[in-house]
Amino acid sequence: MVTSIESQLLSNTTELRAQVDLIVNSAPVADAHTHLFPPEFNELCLWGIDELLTYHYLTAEALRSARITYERFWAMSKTDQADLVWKTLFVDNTPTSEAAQGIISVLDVFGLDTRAPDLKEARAFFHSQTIAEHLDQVFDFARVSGVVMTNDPFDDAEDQLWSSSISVDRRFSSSLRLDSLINTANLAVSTVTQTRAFLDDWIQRRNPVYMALSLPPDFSFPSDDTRDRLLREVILPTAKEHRLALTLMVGVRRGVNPQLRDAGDALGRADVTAIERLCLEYPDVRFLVTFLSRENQHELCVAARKFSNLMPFGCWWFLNNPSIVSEITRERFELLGQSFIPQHSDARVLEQLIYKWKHARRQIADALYDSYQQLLDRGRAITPEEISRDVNRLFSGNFNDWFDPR
Ligand code: FIX
Ligand code: ZN
Repeated sequence: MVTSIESQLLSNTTELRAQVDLIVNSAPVADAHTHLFPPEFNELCLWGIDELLTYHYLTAEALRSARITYERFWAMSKTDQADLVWKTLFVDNTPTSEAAQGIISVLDVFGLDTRAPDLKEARAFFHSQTIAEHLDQVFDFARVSGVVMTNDPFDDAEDQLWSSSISVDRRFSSSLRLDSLINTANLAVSTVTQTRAFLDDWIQRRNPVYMALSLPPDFSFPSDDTRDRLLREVILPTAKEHRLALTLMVGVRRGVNPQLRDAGDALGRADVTAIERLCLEYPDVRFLVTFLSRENQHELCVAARKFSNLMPFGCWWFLNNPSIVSEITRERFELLGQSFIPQHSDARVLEQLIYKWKHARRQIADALYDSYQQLLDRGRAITPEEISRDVNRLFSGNFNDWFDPR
């Protein structure tokens, strides 16, 4: 007998593909990690073509091909740098890299010439926008419901803005980034008490969704060093007390080429067992973890199978390329079902939300479709309602459960 549920079963592959694309492309996404700021943060809120083209992913690429020294490049104005990046990567060469294709996706969404010889038209367009309307439009195009900022409690510029009691756009949530704290060399007992009080106060006033830390490839736990003490005596007790998740981003080697400035960081394979030990020793802390090295991805999935307080998230930075996102997303579906957060944008410039999510949705849709197709081959068809349930869990459900369990 055919029931109403069975009548919705997608047993035709063309229909299945169409439904997956429709649902993945229209589902709102909660962006778990960005470097964006709302317009209230004035010059910290980056947007427009010059910011897009001087993104560090692109300056690294342009400086490989342009015949210019680092010194001369950094001495140029932002406008001149953007012109040089455009000419080098988009006019003299074909923009095949992921970051360059991102610019093409953004220009295309706004109906701008993707083959323009210069930036006149693009600059005129962005100058004609008012930030409030533009922001709404970008969130709308990207179908992003909200973003998590990266807030450094020791940054003076940020601190001044927070203290001026601005009311922050509700789509922007804060996160407490502790890299500057962990880089402090010494830790006296008085510092432990003071630092905990400082963090308590910051958390009370800014209501962050998590605390976060980026870590080098040699991160180990336990370990006989200051970082271990900070984790045990300051960060983990604070996480417990405020019931805040701890986000760990592991595998970055900072300043490998300092002359490239923000673009000078690289990566290294890290030790996933350090995360396993953290999860084991602190079962009541929720850890949101991403690794920068492709070689760590499978181990992270296996670790997540062992610990329900471990949530893998995103394809971070150098991993955010279609071929690698595809591989990682597929292995996560195979090992973790839907219990992970497939991507975050890491956007620094507002309009990057458009391309980062457009490109990510494409890979996620392809991987999901293949999973459902395999299920169909093995004898189980899926319904549109089930696809929506899965996609909502991946795009916002896991995020909400993880960060707002209260
Ligand atoms: O540490 C981080 O949060 C990194 O994402 C950044 O430092 C990095 O510069 C970046 O923007 C990568 O996408
Ligand atoms: Zn980041």
